[in-house]
Amino acid sequence: MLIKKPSDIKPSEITPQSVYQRRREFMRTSLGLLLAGAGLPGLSAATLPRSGKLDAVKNPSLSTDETLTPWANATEYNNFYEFGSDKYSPAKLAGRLTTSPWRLSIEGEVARSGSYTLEDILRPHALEERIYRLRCVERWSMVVPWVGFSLAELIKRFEPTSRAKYVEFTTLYRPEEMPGQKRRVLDWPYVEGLRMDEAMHPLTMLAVGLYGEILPNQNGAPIRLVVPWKYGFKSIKSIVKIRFTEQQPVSTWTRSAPSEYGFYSNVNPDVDHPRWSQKRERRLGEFLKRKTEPFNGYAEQVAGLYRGMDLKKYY
Ligand SMILES: Nc1nc2c(c(=O)[nH]1)N[C@H]1C(S)=C(S)[C@@H](COP(=O)(O)O)O[C@H]1N2
Ligand SMILES: [Mo]
Repeated sequence: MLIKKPSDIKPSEITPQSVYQRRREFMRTSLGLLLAGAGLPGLSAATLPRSGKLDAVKNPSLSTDETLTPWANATEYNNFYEFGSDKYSPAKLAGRLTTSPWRLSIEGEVARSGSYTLEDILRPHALEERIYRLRCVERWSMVVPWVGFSLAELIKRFEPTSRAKYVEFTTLYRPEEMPGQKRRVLDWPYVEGLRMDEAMHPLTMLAVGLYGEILPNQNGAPIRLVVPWKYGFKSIKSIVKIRFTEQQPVSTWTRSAPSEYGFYSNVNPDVDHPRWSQKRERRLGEFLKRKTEPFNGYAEQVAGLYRGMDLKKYY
């Protein structure tokens, strides 16, 4: 075969891996600089860290003390249908996603609606590290140190009106970079929603990192939701829009299979998925299965949100 000299190689032939690495590098520096700079006036750019490390204060009161899922499991075994429906595709394909610049639009029943840069969105928020369990509806779970802040802080800042009863989130739609969107497996873009009190709960988190690092693209860079007492699909990735509504949003999974995925989707071992039991789960990296806990073990903190509701009906 013909071996090309570097000067003969067209940009279009550069391997995705190298593109991935360059983009990651750029992303790390831009978001890293921004986040490291937040709240540190006077610090010159030359002294800022150049790695993907995020400065975050540990929050033990909202954290579980269970053993962490290994980094490799959390970042190589993912659900991110925009990059394909098998668990290993996101880690292979998400590198091509451009996550900087990134804009987030705040819409609907809110005083300070508008289109904001990610920098504007993040600037006032101090980053915390919180170790949460997350349980996928497909019966695997993980324990991850997420870096981010409570969604409640952001919501208060943008001042929803009294008509805002729900919050709807939308993922980026960019089929050129998200090959899974070229197939109609789901109704793109991916949409999720929370009731206002769920969104305001201190456990509900907007995450920009995990394990002290900027979020890998496959985990939902540059910003994703983490709602630890609900099935994983509620924790929407790569968010570009947050809309406050009076009506309950229709989430993508509910639209695709309403009898399998309801709006609430609280982790509930007593409500089987129509095709499988939800009583047990496999923690990534472990062999033996574990018992699934109501509300994924967060009942003490969140059961009160659903008092009086029939959780078999509102699954
Ligand atoms: N936009 C988008 N967000 C998504 C998904 C997806 O396919 N697209 N998958 C969900 C599902 S089913 C799960 S279990 C979690 C997985 O998060 P992780 O890959 O960081 O573990 O992301 C959720 N967020
Ligand atoms: Mo999931």
